[in-house]
Amino acid sequence: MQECIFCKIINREIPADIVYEDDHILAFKDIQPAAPIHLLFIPKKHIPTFFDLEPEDSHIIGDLQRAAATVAREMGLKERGFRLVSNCMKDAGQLVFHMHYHFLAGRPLQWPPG
Ligand code: D5M
Repeated sequence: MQECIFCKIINREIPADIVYEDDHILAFKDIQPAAPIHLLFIPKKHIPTFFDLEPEDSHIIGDLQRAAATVAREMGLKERGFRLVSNCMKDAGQLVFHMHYHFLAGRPLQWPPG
């Protein structure tokens, strides 16, 4: 866990452009943006993947999704919307093993993703 880059961002050991924080969730700008607006929403608890979710973590996902809607409203995205997507494990392209949701907005997004 000590080596987890997202835990280091939570602990302010490395910098990030933070846009939202509450007791359980942090959101910051993705360092490699794939859209005009590309944020990452993460639980403060170190949960590597969906497969590591415990029953007591269930509220975190709901909190995270509501946090995304709050930020979207603040950013004026209520009409155009946003995409919230999470990569789980190798085939999905997960690179950072601290669960996170990509928040993508600011342009029409393709579907399905590649
Ligand atoms: O996505 C991992 C994402 O994490 C990827 O879009 C880059 C981003 N990333 C990695 N390091 C940082 C830092 N330090 N700040 C901001 N964003 C970062 P995945 O779904 O695991 O492929």
